[in-house]
Amino acid sequence: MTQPKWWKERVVYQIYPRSFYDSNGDGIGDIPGIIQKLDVLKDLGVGVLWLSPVYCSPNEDNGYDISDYRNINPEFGTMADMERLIAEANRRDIRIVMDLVVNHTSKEHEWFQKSRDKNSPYRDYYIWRPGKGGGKPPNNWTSFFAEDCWEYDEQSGEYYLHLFARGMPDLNYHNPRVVEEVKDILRFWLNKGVSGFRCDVINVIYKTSLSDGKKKFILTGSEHYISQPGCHKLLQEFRREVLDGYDCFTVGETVFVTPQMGRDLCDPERKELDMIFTFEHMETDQFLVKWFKTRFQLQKFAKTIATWQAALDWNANYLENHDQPRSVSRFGDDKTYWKESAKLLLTMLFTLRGTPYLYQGQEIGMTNFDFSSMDDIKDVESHNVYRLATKLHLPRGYRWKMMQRASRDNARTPVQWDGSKNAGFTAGAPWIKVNGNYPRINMARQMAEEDSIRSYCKQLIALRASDEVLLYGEFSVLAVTKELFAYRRKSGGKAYTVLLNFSEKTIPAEYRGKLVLSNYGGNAYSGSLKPYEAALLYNEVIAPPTKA
Ligand code: ISL
Ligand code: CA
Repeated sequence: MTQPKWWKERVVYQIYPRSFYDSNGDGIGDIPGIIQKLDVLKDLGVGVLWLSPVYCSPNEDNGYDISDYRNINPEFGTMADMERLIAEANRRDIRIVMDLVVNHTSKEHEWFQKSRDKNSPYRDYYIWRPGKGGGKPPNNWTSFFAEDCWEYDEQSGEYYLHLFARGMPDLNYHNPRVVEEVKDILRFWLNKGVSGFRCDVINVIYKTSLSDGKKKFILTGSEHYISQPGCHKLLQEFRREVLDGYDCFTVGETVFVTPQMGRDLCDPERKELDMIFTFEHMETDQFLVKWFKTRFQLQKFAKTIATWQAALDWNANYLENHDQPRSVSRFGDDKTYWKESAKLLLTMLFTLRGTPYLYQGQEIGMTNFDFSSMDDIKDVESHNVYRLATKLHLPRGYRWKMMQRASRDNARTPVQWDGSKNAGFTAGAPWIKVNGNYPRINMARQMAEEDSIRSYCKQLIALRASDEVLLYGEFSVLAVTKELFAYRRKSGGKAYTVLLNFSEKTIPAEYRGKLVLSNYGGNAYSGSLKPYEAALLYNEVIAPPTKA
């Protein structure tokens, strides 16, 4: 039986602070900017804010490289601002969740600087190894960011491991002192009043061995660190010794998990994580790696979603975040059916079983960037990949196509607040270009429009908030075709039938029920779906569908 919990009933809204709202005109979003927009978020109906990292950082990876876990990056404000944000959010019954990035730190973290000295007690905080001889690194592993994952350090004559960017050395979880440090960081923030953590790449933190990996197209070596028994043990320890003492939740960002690994990680009995972000549905439109996109195929996508709905008791549902292209550009149609398809995707997000995660700008249907060159792109991963693709002699036009489809900066353009200069994001020069479509796509306009994407989003959030069936009802698939994804949520004698037409054709979908919500409006369901139509039907008595 599923236990009711506040974090199952609320909607989480992810803020990428750099691009959210700039309060002081330096071109960078900040914490006072978030405070200024709290009423807008409350109005939307969100109950939790997850902040991408706001800690001190040299920004090699925009804050995912942390140099001090207990202080705020001055670009974003002060600790007093952060405390004010927590208080102001709580006053509105909104909880704050922090990003916990502890697979690695920044190389500028004091621990790492000390650890470069072989005799320092901090040496074992990181993973140092001598090279293999002949200038070869300690093993054949490859990194997530298209570079080598060992970096030679002149000072100590050894290499350190970094699964991500060069400036992000991995911590050594074989060292009990590192484990204690992480517990202290958790306590520090929980005592400040935060209500949980989104745990960055949490299933790779424990490296069982550093032996050579089986050669693979991507992530050679990953069999030595993905979801290892040592990782499960650590998660249980964090939970038992720290998290269980607070009213909080954790969502793990878990890479390359199978349904079995997922069940192990969030089994309520084992007490590790409360839910996980899985990636499989986000990989259904790609070939081997995200940079080689294939056509969006609903069947693959919907089947993957259905598999995970069945695999886990409670999912963390998402279609966007700061690492992924915009969903309307990717799974919908950001041109002719922009509004309809953005609403359709939101309908799915809020009617699947699990906690919905909405990413900033998604509620107004923000689209992928309209950049024209690599100079516009800021992301470290994109630049690494572009460099590698150049080395591999991929044609320039193709390289740019790769960026347009998959660069993380697609999601990192500033939130479009209104039709004024720079979309009202900043009074200065934005750190990254604003999408030129802001006069048409912006918050102010959509807050005023009754049938805007945001208004529809708000309706969905309100509907879900108090509805036992949408919150806790069972999920079952009714149909998956090339165009249609239909499923049912059911609890007791009540059910919803969710019909989603992911195509630009009008298609028959003969289901019965009282029309509760559709992105085309209306108050009765006709038995067919218009292009990108989403329909939510209510069924008092559950009859089998007239035709599947
Ligand atoms: O977006 C990706 C690269 O194609 C993913 O593989 C991503 O690196 C992975 O999901 C881990 O992401 C998280 O940790 C990274 C950070 O850069 C991402 O922003 C974060 O979400 C390292 O901390
Ligand atoms: Ca600012």
